[in-house]
Amino acid sequence: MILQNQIWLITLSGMGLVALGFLYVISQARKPADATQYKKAHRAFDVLRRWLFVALLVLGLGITYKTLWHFPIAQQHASLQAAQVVKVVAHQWRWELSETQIKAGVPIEFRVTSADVNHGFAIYDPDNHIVVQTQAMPGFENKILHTFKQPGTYQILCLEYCGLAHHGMISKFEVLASKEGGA
Ligand SMILES: [Cu+2]
Repeated sequence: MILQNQIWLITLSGMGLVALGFLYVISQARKPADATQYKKAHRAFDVLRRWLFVALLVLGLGITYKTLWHFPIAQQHASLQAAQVVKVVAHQWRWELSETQIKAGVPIEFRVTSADVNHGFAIYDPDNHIVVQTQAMPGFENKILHTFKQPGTYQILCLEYCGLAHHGMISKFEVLASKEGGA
């Protein structure tokens, strides 16, 4: 049997069950109410409802927790334990990097600040796709933690209009393939 027919059959069975439930309620509707019976059923239903609530709550929390994405922003006030730290200072209109050779496969911490106005620090991979970004702000140090998987030449572009030569604020760095066993 093809999947569509199976689903059709399951749907029909479900509708049949609902219809049977309705028929039962209709057939019972004319009977005089039995107070004790009613209380018992009500209590049982109450218990069932509570359990159902707890089960749904646990299920909901479980699904929410399991499908949570990794929080994309690095901790800003704690040590990030990165293999390499790159200090970035933005200037009108250039990027100053403490390192231009970065290892692939290990977490790299970027500490980004600005010497003058606000800039947008954005890293683009060799295919010109944006990888990570943060603000470069005078008086603040914003941290990014990133592990580069693909070796190659990466570009840094400014994403915040910062004056006349904003468009020319482009720098490059190399991501080098990590040696076996780590170095
Ligand atoms: Cu800019």
